Amino acid sequence: MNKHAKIYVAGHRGMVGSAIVRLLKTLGHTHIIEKTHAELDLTDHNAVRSFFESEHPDYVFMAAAKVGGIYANNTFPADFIYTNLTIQNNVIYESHRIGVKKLMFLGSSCIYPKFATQPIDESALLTGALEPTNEPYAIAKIAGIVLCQSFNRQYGTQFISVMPTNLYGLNDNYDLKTSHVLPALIRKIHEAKVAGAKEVEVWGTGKPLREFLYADDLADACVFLMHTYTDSSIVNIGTGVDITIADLAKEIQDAIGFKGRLVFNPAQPDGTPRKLLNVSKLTSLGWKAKTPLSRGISLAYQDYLNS
Ligand code: GFB
Repeated sequence: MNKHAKIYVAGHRGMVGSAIVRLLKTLGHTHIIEKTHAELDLTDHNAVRSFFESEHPDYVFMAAAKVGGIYANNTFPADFIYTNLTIQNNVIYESHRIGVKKLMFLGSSCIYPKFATQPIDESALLTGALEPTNEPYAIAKIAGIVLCQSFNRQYGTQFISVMPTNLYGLNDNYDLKTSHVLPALIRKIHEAKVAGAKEVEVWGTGKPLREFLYADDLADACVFLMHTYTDSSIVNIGTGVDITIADLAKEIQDAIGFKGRLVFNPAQPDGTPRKLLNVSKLTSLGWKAKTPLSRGISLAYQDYLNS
C-alpha cells in the first residue's frame, strides 16, 4: 500500500473509519476516497457498482456497518442483520469484480460463542451458540468473514478479516439508546454531575467482563495488518485485558469526578458474561495496543466535552 495508492475507507464518518482516515493522512497517504452516506448508499447495489467502476480503488477498508450497543442490537435485530449483510455483500462483491488488490473486512468479537473459553482464540469461531442479544449482527459478521474467505478460495482475491474487541474513542456515539457502554456511561455520569444528581443507573448487574480498545489503536492495527497480513484466517484485535462493567463505571466516575452513587439495574440485560480476546496471534505478528484504558477514557471524555 504505497503512499499514492487509491484507498477507499467505507464508513469514514464513523468512529473506526474516521480513525483509519486520520492515521492514513498522518502517514502521508495522498489518495483516500471518502463518500458520505448521502453521496453513496452502500445498501444500493447499483450505486456501489457505479462507484467501484468509476473510482477503481486499490485497497478497501470495510469499516462501514450498522453498529450499536446491547439495547439497539436487542431491539432492532432485523435492521442489524439486513443492513450489514447488504452493505458487506455489495462492497465485497464489487471489490472482487473490479479487482481490488486487498480488502480488509472488520468483524466483531461477538462472532464468538457466548460461552467460548476465555481468552477467546480465533479457532473458537463456529464452535457454539451465540449470545442472543446480538446474534443477528454476529451472523451478518460471520457471513462477511466466510464471504471473504470464499472469494479468496474461489477467485484468489486477498480479502482479510480482523475481529476487533469492544471499541471506544473519538467520534463515538453518545445516543443512550444506541450507544455502547463506555460512551453511555461518560454521558450519563457527566450529565449527573452537571445536574447535581445523587445517582446514575448502570444497566445490568455490573458483573460482565469486557475488553476495551481505543479506536486509534484499532486503526493502527488495521493499517499494520493491511501491510503485513495476507492469510484468509481471521485475526483478533484487542488489548488482552478486561474489566468488569462495575469497575469500568467506577473508573469513568473517578475520571469525571462524580460524587454520587452508581445504581445497577438488573432488569436490563447483561449480555455475554465475558468477552476477552486471545491476542497472541496479533502479538506474534508484531503488534500491541498502546493506549491504557485510563488515558483512553480521559481522551474520550475530552472529545465528548468538545462535541
Ligand atoms: O457495550 P454494550 O452495549 O455491548 O454493553 P455488548 C456492555 C455491557 O455494559 C452490558 C452494560 O452488560 C450492558 O448491560 N451497560 C451498563 C450498558 N450500562 C450501560 C449503558 O448505559 N449502555 C450500554 N449500552 N450498556 C455489543 C453487541 O455487546 O457489543 C454488539 O450488542 C457488538 O453486537 C458490541 O458486538 C461490540 O458488549 O454487550
